[in-house]
Amino acid sequence: MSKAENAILSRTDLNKVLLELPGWALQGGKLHRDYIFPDFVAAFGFMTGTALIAQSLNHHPEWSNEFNTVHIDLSTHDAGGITGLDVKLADSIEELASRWIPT
Ligand code: H2B
Repeated sequence: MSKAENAILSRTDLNKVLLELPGWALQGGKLHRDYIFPDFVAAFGFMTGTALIAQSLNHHPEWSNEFNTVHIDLSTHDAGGITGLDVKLADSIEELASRWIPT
């Protein structure tokens, strides 16, 4: 892991990050987004793909699912805040989610 990835991001950095991540917000000191998928299978398919990415990054979301909705919170527990690794995971999650949500 690079130094940049495990350093806590400043509020200024986070404001820039949020401009690049439409739909994401700061909530309770975490990067937060809710996704609504067409149905449960799409939501769970998205979660399955995300689980594999999270494991490969050794960086894991806090999340919950109800039917077609997935609530996600990202932060780096080891660092006690939001780091570049959370942004990297959010970028991957966005890419994956777009494949499960019809345009
Ligand atoms: N995920 C998140 N979101 N934050 C962490 O600090 C973290 C993690 N640490 N996944 C990893 C696992 C660590 O606990 C293990 C031991 O590598």
